[in-house]
Amino acid sequence: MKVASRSKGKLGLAALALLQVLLSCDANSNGTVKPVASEEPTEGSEPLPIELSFVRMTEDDLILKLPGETLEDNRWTRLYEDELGIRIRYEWVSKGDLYDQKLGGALASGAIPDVVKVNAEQLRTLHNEGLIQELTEVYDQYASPFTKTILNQEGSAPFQRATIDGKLMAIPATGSSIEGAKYIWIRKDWLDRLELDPPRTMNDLLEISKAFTERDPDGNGRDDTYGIALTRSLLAPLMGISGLLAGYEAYPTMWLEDKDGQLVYGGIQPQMREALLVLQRLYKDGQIDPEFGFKNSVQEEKLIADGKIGLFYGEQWGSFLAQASRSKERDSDWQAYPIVSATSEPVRVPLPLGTYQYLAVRKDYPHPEALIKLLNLHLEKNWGETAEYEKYYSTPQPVWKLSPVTPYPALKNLEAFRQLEQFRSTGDRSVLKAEAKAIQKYIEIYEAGKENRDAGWGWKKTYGPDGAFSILEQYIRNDQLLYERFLDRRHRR
Ligand SMILES: [Ca+2]
Repeated sequence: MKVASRSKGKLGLAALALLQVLLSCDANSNGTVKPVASEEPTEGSEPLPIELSFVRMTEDDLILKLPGETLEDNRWTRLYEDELGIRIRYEWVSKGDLYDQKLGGALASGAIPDVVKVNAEQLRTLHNEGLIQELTEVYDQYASPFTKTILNQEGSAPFQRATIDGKLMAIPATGSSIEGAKYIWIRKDWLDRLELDPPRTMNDLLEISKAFTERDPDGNGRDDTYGIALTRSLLAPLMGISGLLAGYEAYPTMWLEDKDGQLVYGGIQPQMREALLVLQRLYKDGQIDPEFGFKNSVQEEKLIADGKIGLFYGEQWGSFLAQASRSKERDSDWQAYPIVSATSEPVRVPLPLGTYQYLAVRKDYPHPEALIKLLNLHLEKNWGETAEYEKYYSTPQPVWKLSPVTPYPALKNLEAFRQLEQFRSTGDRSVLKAEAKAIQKYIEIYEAGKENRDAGWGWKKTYGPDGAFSILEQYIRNDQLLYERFLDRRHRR
């Protein structure tokens, strides 16, 4: 399972504004093509590999766990060189925050590598300054059918965003919108102890939050619990408020169609106010950790680990956060539930576009097709017919990160769940592909109740018969998913 890293910059301002409101309480080929390195090799000599340069962030923790491999010489770079005749080089490598600064400097000075990963705004700037080349034909000609199918799993929006004046100026690093679907993660053992039913409406949800605050859900006789977990990152994938806001038909950070078919920005619609007032009331009422506005997810997670909070909104991998409570209380139990509505209308589940980054190729670089070939091979070796998932994706170290490009099927986790469901109903293990097979292995460890059984607990809560993905299927069946709308010519913020 890949955890999406969201662009902090994108959400930062909106989140800050919300936080202020909330706190102001006074108010063709399959990719394995032959080397194409040199078109006219000199007689008697091996074709020389072509070189393709990138810049990237460090992966020190990962490299430490992989003896014999480095960022520039590892299983992926060797594969690209052996299979495609493409040698990967990094012009520079830098740590997290420094990377962004350094990239900003490189873009401003025009000193870009052969392929550079940028956001939509940076892409437009590079295009305006004539620093990058058009990829329309290169993509069309070199992307394998498999690559095209996968990169289209998100529909046309990612490619539309990478298209300027009718020209494809970059390959979208397509992310998964559907993974942004929210659920309510609740401590089931607390619901049971207080004899509460799972929420069906926003009123139920607010009752549960109040009861978890006031009715001693942990049974220790002390007033020491809160209703809902939040952090200073209000729109974060876990412990954020976007699932709650959706209950009031409020969708910050998203473009939507209004009743008249006009595109409107969700963050400034009147429904936002009602939702924020509810949050403000919860805060005043002591149902939210008074220090949440200063806490990051690691700090707030402590309250979950300590059994002080039993409810949060989050994505499908919320189980892996919830799991923290189980080291102190072996029997604490969590369950994902569908988000709920404050009105009589069924709730819509907002899915902002999951693509934030784009791979652009330097203007004068002579082999733009090399980028497409890397994408083909990366997808093929992880999810294609010749996949070697446990060598190239997860060992279980996340070795997919060693590649300079990391495309993945946006629907891969849902597909893994569907394979698991099929396996559960037929007993036919052969329907499980690599990723699903690994997940099933973890779930079986949990069910066998062995010493290390908790390794599989989170997987079961996400991928099990009643796991988060079963709710996603329900959202899909009921047509509740609300994808972000998009117009070709609109500038991304
Ligand atoms: Ca208590």
